[in-house]
Amino acid sequence: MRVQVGIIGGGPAGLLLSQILHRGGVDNVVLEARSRAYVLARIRAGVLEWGSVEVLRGAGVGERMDREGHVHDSIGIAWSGRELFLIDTNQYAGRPMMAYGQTNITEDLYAARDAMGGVVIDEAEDVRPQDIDGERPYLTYRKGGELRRVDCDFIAGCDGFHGVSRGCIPGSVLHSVEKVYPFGWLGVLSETPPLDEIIYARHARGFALASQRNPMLSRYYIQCPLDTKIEDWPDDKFWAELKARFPPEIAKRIVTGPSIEKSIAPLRSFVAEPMRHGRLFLAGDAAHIVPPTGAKGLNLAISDVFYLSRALIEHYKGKGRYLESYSDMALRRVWSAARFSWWLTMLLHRFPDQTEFDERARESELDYLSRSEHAKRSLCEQYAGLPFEN
Ligand code: FAS
Ligand code: PHB
Repeated sequence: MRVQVGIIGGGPAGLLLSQILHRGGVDNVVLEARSRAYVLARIRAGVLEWGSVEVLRGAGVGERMDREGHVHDSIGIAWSGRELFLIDTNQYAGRPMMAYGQTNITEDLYAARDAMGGVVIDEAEDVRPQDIDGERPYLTYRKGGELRRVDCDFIAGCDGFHGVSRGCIPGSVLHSVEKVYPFGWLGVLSETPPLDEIIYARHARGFALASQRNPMLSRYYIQCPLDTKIEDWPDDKFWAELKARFPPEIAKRIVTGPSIEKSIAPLRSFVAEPMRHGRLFLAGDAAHIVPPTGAKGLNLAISDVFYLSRALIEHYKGKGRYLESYSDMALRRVWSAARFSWWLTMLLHRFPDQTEFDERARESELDYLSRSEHAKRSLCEQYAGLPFEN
């Protein structure tokens, strides 16, 4: 097979890149290690920046999102049992957010790929980028025991944190930085009516978050120790702990019910630089991971794809400037989101080794945030997502 762009990974980054390139006249193929059913069974992100909404609409996959998604104007922050305060991102940043699950986005992208005759090869084993330093890179992989090859001009590594592509950049070139947090998030999905707003809670017992996927699908999280085992958290124990971390007037509004999904995600901040080496470009979790506190992971994957697809489409039109600037441009946004996600994680979680001073300083910062228009504006423009660079 020969294509202009070979894409490793059929998650949101890989599928969205494939869709935008195809619509832009750049032929491509996606090689995904898992089955479609496995990819679609993953429950992950749920909040989209408005810039992400516009990229998805522009890629022709906005119709169901606009029909089933929930536009949010504000996020709520409750702390130490104090009165909840709402921060209106529309008022302070001039744009809302959209609650629409990553699972739905992946379903919509697979459907769009099928409708356009896009080529997504799943259960592709042992995918390997080859000759990324040369003029004629290619991919090898196995399917049904047979070794296969894809010749291409460029390779996009959209294969997530545990993928193969980042490791193909020579150790003398690749530089990564990481911060691992001493806790994780225990998440539950339940077919119950959610709260109206997305509410973050900081409490002596630990962080909690109330979110949603649709009017009958709620998503909740509680901070948990890294050695937490799912089997130690039956539903009734989860609901009791979640409610204990919200102020009473919010806790009594939480509708409980059987969990249909329960999982634990560790929290880390990770950035690999550069996001390009030779003919290989990284996008999404393959290059960076942020703690989900700032709802940035999926949005960063979408912004990387916006920049990379624009660069590749312009290249084939004979205007190559965006390819040269891709890594630096993407990393400016990655570091902005990584810092914001780190800041909100440090502010809202309890740390095993925190001192009384740490506690009082965080309380004071939340107090300042609840009173200052400038502080709210700063939080909102970052939470709602900064504009893309031209
Ligand atoms: P993905 O990991 O989604 O996709 C990579 C794809 O590549 C996968 O399908 C994988 O099977 C495939 N692959 C891997 N290795 C391969 C190989 N060698 N060959 C071929 N294919 C290969 N973000 C938020 O904003 N909010 C959240 O609440 C949130 N919660 C999360 C919870 C969990 C448990 C995790 C792990 C992540 C969460 N994230 C969240 C972040 C998440 O949404 C990612 O940002 C998003 O999935 C990034 O998409 P991709 O870059 O496409 O990577
Ligand atoms: C979610 O809806 O899954 C969600 C919302 C906000 C976050 C993280 C996750 O910060």
